[in-house]
Amino acid sequence: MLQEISDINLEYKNHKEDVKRLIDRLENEGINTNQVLDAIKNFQVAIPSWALGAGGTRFGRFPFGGEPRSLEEKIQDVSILNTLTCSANAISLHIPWDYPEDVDAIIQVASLHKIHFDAVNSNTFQDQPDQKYSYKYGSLSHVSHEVRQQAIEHNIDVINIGEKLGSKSLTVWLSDGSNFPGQMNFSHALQNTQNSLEKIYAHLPDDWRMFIEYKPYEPNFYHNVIQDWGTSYILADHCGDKAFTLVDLGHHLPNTNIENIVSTLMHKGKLGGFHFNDSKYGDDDLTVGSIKPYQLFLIFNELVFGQFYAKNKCENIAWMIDASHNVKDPLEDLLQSIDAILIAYTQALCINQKALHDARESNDVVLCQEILQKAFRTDVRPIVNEMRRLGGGAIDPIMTYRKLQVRQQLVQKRGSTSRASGL
Ligand code: PSV
Ligand code: MN
Repeated sequence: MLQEISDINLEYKNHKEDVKRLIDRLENEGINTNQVLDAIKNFQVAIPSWALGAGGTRFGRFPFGGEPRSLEEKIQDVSILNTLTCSANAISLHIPWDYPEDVDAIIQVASLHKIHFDAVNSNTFQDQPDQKYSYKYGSLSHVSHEVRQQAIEHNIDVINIGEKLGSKSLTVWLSDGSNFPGQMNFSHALQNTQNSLEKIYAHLPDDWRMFIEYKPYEPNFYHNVIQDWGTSYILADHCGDKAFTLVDLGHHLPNTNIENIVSTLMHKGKLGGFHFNDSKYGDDDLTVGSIKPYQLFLIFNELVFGQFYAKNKCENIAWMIDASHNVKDPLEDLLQSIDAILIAYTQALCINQKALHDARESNDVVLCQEILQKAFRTDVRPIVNEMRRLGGGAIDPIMTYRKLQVRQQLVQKRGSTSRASGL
């Protein structure tokens, strides 16, 4: 595949010129473009195992031909994304959707494709066929000790599986909450959740981290136990230094200032993980950057500041895409998401931080906005394309994917009715 990609890259006759023009311009503006290239080369975003098949809604699902039939095939799909983009060298598993029956074989496939295992996700929002107690009325927050214990043990199992695979983090997202006023005692539910998380945390290996994801509503429509970043922060702070908050972009009420939340969490050293997606109304899980690219850029502005310029630098954030769709080819959808992330990151790296600092210090509001929007309005795609070309990837991943007829080959191999596990 690498040779074919490199041959297709030669068709982009203007690429070199575009890169040179952009680099000259940015250097003239005081941006160190080698640093930018280095930073985006090192940026790797994990692919969720559940986004590789067609997504669905509660109204139905329209399968896509060539969907991966096993965890091995999911890893192969991530490898295709990584070969094209050089930015997706990890997979995030959801247990038990992706229960690795033969751990050694899975590790072998992953290392063959140079794919790592990112955070493992537990699932106590669905009942499994062999499960003793139901999660219908909650899991870690449940009124019954037995149900809570079962959910705690599931999380410990997930840590154990993750350890065998070489994961270094556990993501806990709870659907616990209530649909009607009076159904649940908020305070008891929160206390139960805290006690349960404490027990899971006690099983975390020393070099592991636990991410606590929040969400304001859904599947419960009246109250969610871990409804917002503040609640997640309280729980993470209570558990200890290895527990962090995870921000999923779709888990906010409309018009929430997410970049402010990101900044606050970084300031406190508690931003652990990130789920990228985009949304118009709720948790729509749309392709990253498809609806609000300026918001994504503003979030990256805070991330860049927190990672490179803040006094207490916030490092080692776990990046993951959490988007899936039911009308696009899932791999094309993910290629678009990866590209949008890299573009927003590069634009944020092109903000003149020194000039922005000075403008803020003199309360020059107009200049602050000019500096930000100048970076946002810069077409940085040639640099992103060049990073990929230098790494052996595609200048234009989507068009290369189409020219190589990847989907057609997958359909041929896996059939037109194959179905990936997941929601
Ligand atoms: C919940 O909406 C969520 O964002 C969590 O990360 C889950 O693990 C994932 O989506 C499952 O679809
Ligand atoms: Mn998520």
